[in-house]
This record gives sequence, structure tokens and C-alpha cells, in this order.
Amino acid sequence: MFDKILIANRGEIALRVLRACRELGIHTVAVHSTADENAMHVRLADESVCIGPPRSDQSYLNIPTLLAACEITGAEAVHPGYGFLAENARFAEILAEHGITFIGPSAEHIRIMGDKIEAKRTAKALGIPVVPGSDGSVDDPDEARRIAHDIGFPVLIKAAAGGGGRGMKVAKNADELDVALQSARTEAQAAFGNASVYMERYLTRPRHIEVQVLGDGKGHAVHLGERDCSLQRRHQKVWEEAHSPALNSAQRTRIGNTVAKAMADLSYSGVGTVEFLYEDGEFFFIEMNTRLQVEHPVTEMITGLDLVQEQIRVAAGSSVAFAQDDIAFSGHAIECRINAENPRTFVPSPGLVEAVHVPGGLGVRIDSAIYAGYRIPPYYDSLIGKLIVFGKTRNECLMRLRRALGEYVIEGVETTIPLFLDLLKQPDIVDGNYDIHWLEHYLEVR
Ligand code: MV4
Repeated sequence: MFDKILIANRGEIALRVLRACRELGIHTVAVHSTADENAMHVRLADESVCIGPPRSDQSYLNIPTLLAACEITGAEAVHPGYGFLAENARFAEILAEHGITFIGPSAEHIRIMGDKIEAKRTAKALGIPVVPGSDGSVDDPDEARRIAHDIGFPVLIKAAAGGGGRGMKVAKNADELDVALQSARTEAQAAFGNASVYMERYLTRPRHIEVQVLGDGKGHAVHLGERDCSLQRRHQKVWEEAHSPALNSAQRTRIGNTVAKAMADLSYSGVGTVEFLYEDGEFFFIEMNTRLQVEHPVTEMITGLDLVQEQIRVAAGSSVAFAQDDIAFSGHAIECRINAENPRTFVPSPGLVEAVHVPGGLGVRIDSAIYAGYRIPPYYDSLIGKLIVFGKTRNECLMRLRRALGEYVIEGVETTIPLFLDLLKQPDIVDGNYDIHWLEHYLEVR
């Protein structure tokens, strides 16, 4: 096992990793920008290193400086958290070249899944169901027309280097195809420096359901159930739950086993998330994330596993110590992302946190790095906390979530807490009856 880990991140996820390290008896190194001198992850770590000015490209994304911080402190491994360098294959390679362990999958697997065309090809070859579409990139209008004829309209054109929804174009019919293809290629080139695009049948009313996996890189992998992340605004998840209200246990077992077998065959190492669109009882692979995700706590709540500790153990060379049948799912969990934003306009609201009162009690978890007197800097993501609630049933979970949100007080900045209290009054939310478009529609008409 490692003696010392450097945490290449900030905010709640830096704290989350720090907690896992401490419980494993591993020393921690925090890194921080000059804007984060007073951040909680810096206060709680055993050591800290300032890695540069506020802008993340000069601090949290600065690879040479992070390497120097490892060297100075003697850290043997780096946990990247999520965002920043978590899915940067080059970073994983450079660390390896310096004898430092990247706590995550192999650079090769990160690279494959970063190219959405390669990811889809790999998933399909491993027996994972994919959205019908082009086999590779689509380069010219004639090819696009042929493929659209095969798969049927509407079609969606996506950037190979994309993900997260940027640079997607829908064509409802043949007349819209040429313009959609051209603008998708132009946008992909501008946004990612790579004009490569591919085509899929456009699913009109799907849910976003993702399967959590854990592999040891030695041909053993398990699935940890699924999360429903359909409630999103502008490709940002707002509310996530495990299990999905849309699945029964037979469906869950079937897709879970398909994914676990695929990841075992790939010799995947670490935690990963295989994302699907789910419509009319069918799953369609869209992407794979090769990192720990923001919403991992809902999976932890229903499995009792510590995903960060598992990541660290696997990165240190351990095998996954349990079989699929040893994983017992129980109850229901919901996560609400608390952002420092106006709850109606979503305009960021950084500044001084004047007071905080966090909810507690049975089945309530807060992952947050704010405190009374903390000043939220304007340079980073507006996520300031996650409220995760567990209950024996989904209904118990909803009742507890209402109770916990009612106790949560954050003064000095605006937060999205009021949005969640509104959502809990909506029959569709209470019934679990929502798809990927539900939230944006609700926000338009409310
Ligand atoms: C799709 C789709 C419909 N059909 N692919 C958006 C982000 C990227 N990860 C994939 N996305 C989508 N891909 C096909 N073939 C609809 C979306 C989509 C979406 C997906 C998940 C959650 C929210 C979404 C909001 C808009 C569009």
C-alpha cells in the first residue's frame, strides 16, 4: 500500500479522497492555487503545496508543477479526483515515466474512451449494446445520406472528441443533413481541434442510466448497479439516484452483468462508468467515463462500499477482493448537487459564506468543503456541496430528502437548495417519471 498520496484536486472531492486516505492510514498531500489558500482540503491534509495562480490552467492543470510537488513531498501516487486531469491519458503516462502511480485506469483505456468513436467500437466489440449509427467517422454528405437511410431519421451528429453534449447536431430529415454535418464538423474543429464526427439514430425521449464498474486490471471486474442521471440542465447533472426508478432487478442484473463481463475482458483497472441511453426497455451505450464521478456517493450508499478506497487498493496492485454475488444492494439513495448559483437563473453566486448549518441524522450524508467564513472563489465550478440521502425505499428517501433540505442553511451566497424543494413537489419527480428533457422543460414552464 502507498505511504503518501498527492490529491490533484480541490473542493469536496479533494476532501472525499483525503477521508479515504486517512481511513487507510495513508499520508496526504494537498495542492492548491493561491485562490485556495484557506480551502478546507488544505487545512485537513497532512501537507500542502501551492501550485500556482487562481487560473486552473496555471495550477490544477499544470503537470510540471504537480510533478515537482510529488518530488518535493515524496508522494508515491496521485489521485486526480474528477475534472481537471482525471481523464488526461498523457498525465497518466508522464506520472508512470516518473515512477509515480496514477490512481485510475491505464493510459491506454483513458485514451480509447476519450475518443467517442473508438469507445463505441470497443464497447460494441465487447458485446455492449450501442446506438445504431455509423461504424466510424462520417466524412462526406453522400456517406451521411447512406447511413441515415439505413438507421432512419432523426439522426444525431456527434464530435469524436466531444462528450458532454458539445457540438451535437440533430437532422430531422434528409434536407437538414448537409447543414447539420457541415456545422457539426466546423464546431468540432473549433471546440476540440478535431473535425471528426460520427452519426447515430437520435433517441427522442431516453433516460440517462449509467452502470458503475470496478475492475482490478487482472481480468476481474464487478458492477455496482446503476444510477439514473436523467435530471440535467445544459448537460450538467442536477439530481442523481440509485437505483433507477425505471428498472426492475432483472433488467439491472442483465445490463450490469453485460458491462462487468465486458470490463473483465478489457482488463479494466479502477472505477469506471458506462453511460447508456435507455428508451422503451432497451439500453444503448453512448460513452464511458474512466474516472470517479461526482455522483459516486449514491452507489456507495446502496452497496456499502467505499469507491475511493477501492480505487486506491486496485491502483496499489490488489485484486478486487469480492465477487459479484458478494455485493448486496439495499435501499435507495438520491444526491442533490448544491451549487452556489441563483436557483432560478443559475447565475453563479461566489462570495463569503456567512453561516452554514448542515442537516444530519440517519441516512443523511453531506460531501462539502465549505464552512462559515469561507469565501467561495469565482474561478472554479460552482458545486459547493452534495446532499446524499438514503432510505429503505425510494419513498422513505424522498421524505428524508425533504426533511434534510429543510434543515440545510447556507447564508451569504445563493444556492440551488430552493430548486430541490420545488422539484420534490412535482408528481413526476415523486413518481420517478422523468427523462433527459424533463428538467429543462420544467424550468421553461414553471
Ligand atoms: C444522444 C441523445 C439522443 N440520441 N444520443 C448528450 C451528451 C452526450 N453525453 C450524449 N448526449 C445525448 N446523446 C443519441 N443517439 C441525447 C443526448 C442528450 C442527453 C443525454 C444524457 C443526458 C442529457 C441529455 C440532454 C440532451 C441530449
